[in-house]
Amino acid sequence: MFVDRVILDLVAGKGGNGVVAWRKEKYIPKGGPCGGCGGRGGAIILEADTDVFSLENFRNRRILKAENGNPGGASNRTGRSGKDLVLKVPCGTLVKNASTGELLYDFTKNGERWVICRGGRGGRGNESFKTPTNRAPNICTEGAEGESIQIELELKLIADVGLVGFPNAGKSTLISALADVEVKIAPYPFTTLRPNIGFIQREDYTRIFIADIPGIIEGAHSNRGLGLEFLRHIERTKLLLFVLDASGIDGRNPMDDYRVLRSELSSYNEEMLKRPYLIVLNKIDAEESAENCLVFCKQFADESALIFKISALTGEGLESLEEAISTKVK
Ligand SMILES: Nc1nc2c(ncn2[C@@H]2O[C@H](COP(=O)(O)OP(=O)(O)O)[C@@H](O)[C@H]2O)c(=O)[nH]1
Ligand SMILES: [Mg+2]
Repeated sequence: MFVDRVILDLVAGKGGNGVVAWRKEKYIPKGGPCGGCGGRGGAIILEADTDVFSLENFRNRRILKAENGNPGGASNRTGRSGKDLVLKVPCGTLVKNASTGELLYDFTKNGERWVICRGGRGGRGNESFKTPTNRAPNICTEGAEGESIQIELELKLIADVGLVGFPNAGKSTLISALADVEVKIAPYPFTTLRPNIGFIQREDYTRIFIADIPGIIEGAHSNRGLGLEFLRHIERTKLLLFVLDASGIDGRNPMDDYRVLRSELSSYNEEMLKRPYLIVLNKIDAEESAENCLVFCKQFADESALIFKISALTGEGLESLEEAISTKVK
C-alpha cells in the first residue's frame, strides 16, 4: 500500500462589491438609486473521478483560488458570479483538515462531489437598501470573503501485484512495458525514491495495479538499506512477481538471486512465501540468458508452471505473462 499525500490551501472567491449608482434619465430629475449587487464568489468543489489516479496534479499547486465575483453595475445590474473551481481527485481520496487532522470527507464513488469552500456572497448595491422612508440610500456593502481552509489529501493505493527483484533486474522496464498507464505518486517521505506504479486496464474496465518496490536488497529484512519499508508495502499485494535478470550481467545468476529474494521475504515474514507468485526470467534477448534459463528451469522444475521467460525490452513473452497475471489476480 502506498500513501500519496498533498497539502493544499483552498480559497473560495470573494463576493463582488455592491455599488452606489443613481438613475440619470432625461426628464426624470430624481432617478433614485440603481446600484446593483456584487456577484457571488466561485466555490471550490472536490469531485471524485476514476480517470484520475494520483494526486500528482496538485504536487506544485499549494494555493488554489476560485474566481472572485464581479462588482455590481449601474442600472441595477448584478455582477457576474465567479467561476467555481472543480478539483478532480481519485476515488479513495481522504480529505482532512490539515491543522486538526480531522477527517472531513471520504471519496468513494465516481462523480461524487463536495463543496468544500463556499464563495463569498456579493455585496449589496444601494438599490437594495431602498425603503419607503429612505428613497435615496447612499450606501452599499462589500462582498464577503470566500471560505478558506488548509487541507490534506491522502490517497492509499493498494497494488495487486508487487515486483520483487534486485536493482537492475528490469522491474521499472517491465512496468513500463506491461502497464497501460503509469501512475505518478510522491516519493517516499524518507527518500527521493518514487515507487513505480502502473496498471493494466482490462476489457471490463477493471484495473490491475502493479508496483515496483525499489530497494529490496540482501539484508533488507534487518532494515539494511531501505528494504524493510518497501517490504511492508508488498505485504498487501495479491500476487508477487520475482523479477530475475537471466543474463547475469552483474556477475550474479538468477538461481542465486531467486533464493536470496525468497529468503529475504521469509525472514521478514514467512507468510509472504505462501502468497501466489510468478517467476519472471527477464532479458532473454541477451545472449548469456539462454544457458541461465536452462539451468534455472532444471533447478526449479517443480515451479516450471510459474516460470515466464520474457524480455521487458523487446516485449517477447509479455502477452502470456500478462494473461497469467490477470488469471492469478482474479
Ligand atoms: N537486454 C535487456 N535489458 C533490459 C531488459 N529489461 C531491462 N533492461 C535493462 O536493464 C537495466 C535496468 O533496468 P530497470 O528497469 O531500471 O531495472 P530496475 O532497477 O529493476 O528497475 C536498464 O539498463 C534496462 O534497459 C531486457 O529485457 N533486456
Ligand atoms: Mg527501477
